[in-house]
Amino acid sequence: MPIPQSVQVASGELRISAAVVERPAAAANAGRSLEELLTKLNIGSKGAAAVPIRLQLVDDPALGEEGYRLVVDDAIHLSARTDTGLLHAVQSLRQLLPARAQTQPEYRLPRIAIDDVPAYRWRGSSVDVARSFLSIEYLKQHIDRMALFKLNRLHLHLTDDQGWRIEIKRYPKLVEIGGASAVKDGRAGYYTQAQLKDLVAYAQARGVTIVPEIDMPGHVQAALASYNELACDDTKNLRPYSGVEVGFSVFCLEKPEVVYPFVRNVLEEVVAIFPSAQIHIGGDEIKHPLYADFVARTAAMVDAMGRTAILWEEGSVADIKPNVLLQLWNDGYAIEAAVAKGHPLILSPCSYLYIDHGNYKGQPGADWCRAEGLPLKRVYGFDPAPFKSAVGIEAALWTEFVHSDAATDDHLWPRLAAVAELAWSPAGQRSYAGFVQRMRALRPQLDALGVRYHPEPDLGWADTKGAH
Ligand code: TNX
Repeated sequence: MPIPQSVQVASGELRISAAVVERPAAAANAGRSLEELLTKLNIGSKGAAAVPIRLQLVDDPALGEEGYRLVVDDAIHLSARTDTGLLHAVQSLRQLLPARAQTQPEYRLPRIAIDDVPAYRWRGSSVDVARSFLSIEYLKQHIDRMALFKLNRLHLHLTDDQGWRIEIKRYPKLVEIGGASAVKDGRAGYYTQAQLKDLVAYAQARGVTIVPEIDMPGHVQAALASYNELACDDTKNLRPYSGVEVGFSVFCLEKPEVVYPFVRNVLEEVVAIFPSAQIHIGGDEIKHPLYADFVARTAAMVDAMGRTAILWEEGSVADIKPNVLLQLWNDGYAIEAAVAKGHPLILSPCSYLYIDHGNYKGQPGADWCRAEGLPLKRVYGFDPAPFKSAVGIEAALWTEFVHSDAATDDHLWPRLAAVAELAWSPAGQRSYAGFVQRMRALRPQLDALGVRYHPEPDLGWADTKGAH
């Protein structure tokens, strides 16, 4: 899970109770991940019957940056061009083994040959930590869970009207004031730069890139409440905001001498924390005569810092370089002209991938995009094929109405598994029936990770046999 490009099963099985790992120095992350797996399953290295597990870096262009090959015969062979590819191979091996250790380990593996490459290079989960905060511990857990499904982009929506969550050393009030608010009944808080750097390293070691978003020039009430000079002089309300309305706050674009130095200074600190080649600068839900000008200038700033900007779809009206990525979120948005200009797309159409919406019709929370909610089958049914310039897909969890770790789990899982399969697996291999069958088998893995997933009836999870 997600289903590989090709799987061949031979007859017979390999029994494994002890293993000896051979790996090149350059496969450090995959090596560590494998050692953790073996330790967790109580598989030591002692004994004459120790099975060789060979990690190998091979120069096979067909494997791309993230593809891998996993063969189980009398030994276990993992090969890829990169450490990241090998990390994915370890995850596939993990899924072939039980989720929990036996006291006297003797596990059986099918003799199998898997050849696998992702359909898309961008397989994302976006979480809104601005409306309601998530702890670093939760985000680390989330990265582990993403990695199990070969998801590779964690997009953090770090700023919005209700909160500013990233420490910016030049502007300490952003977190002192902006970090202290949240949406009604949500959680406040912020991340220090040291915490974020540690999180980036944690994610990198697991094949996940963290993509930061500083949402501008709208969705900035927390910034305005922290530094009033960023607002126009006639702005009436500069207090922290805890409502759920959107589209009311904006930087004072008529004061470029105030706004652009601020934007530049913030972005400089952001790029120093996050090595991601792409930096999200928002650009959603704001109408302003100087909007397009702001977007063009800010995207150019990111470019001059050696990174590529990502903008929500509305940014397509600005005069921006064709390499700027656009994130599509309204299903029917007229994106064709931008595609014709060459912009790559990240696909997040709300009626399939806005998983702040319910797992079922009537689940309390967001329903503005699709009143029926987004059941698992609906998410799985998204077809990215018509979007020829898509680099990948990303599910968005907004948190106006999702305020606890349990509620976050419930919205993310199992739907993110469907997203992972859409993003990784070739269309010809996908079927909802097969997905359902494989997810059922994977339930113990989610239980072992402590995931408080939605008890999805399609998966037979509406019983109480899981861990929660
Ligand atoms: C739209 S998506 C928004 C968010 C909200 C979300 C709620 C986007 C670019 N803007 O600000 O949180 O809907 O579903």
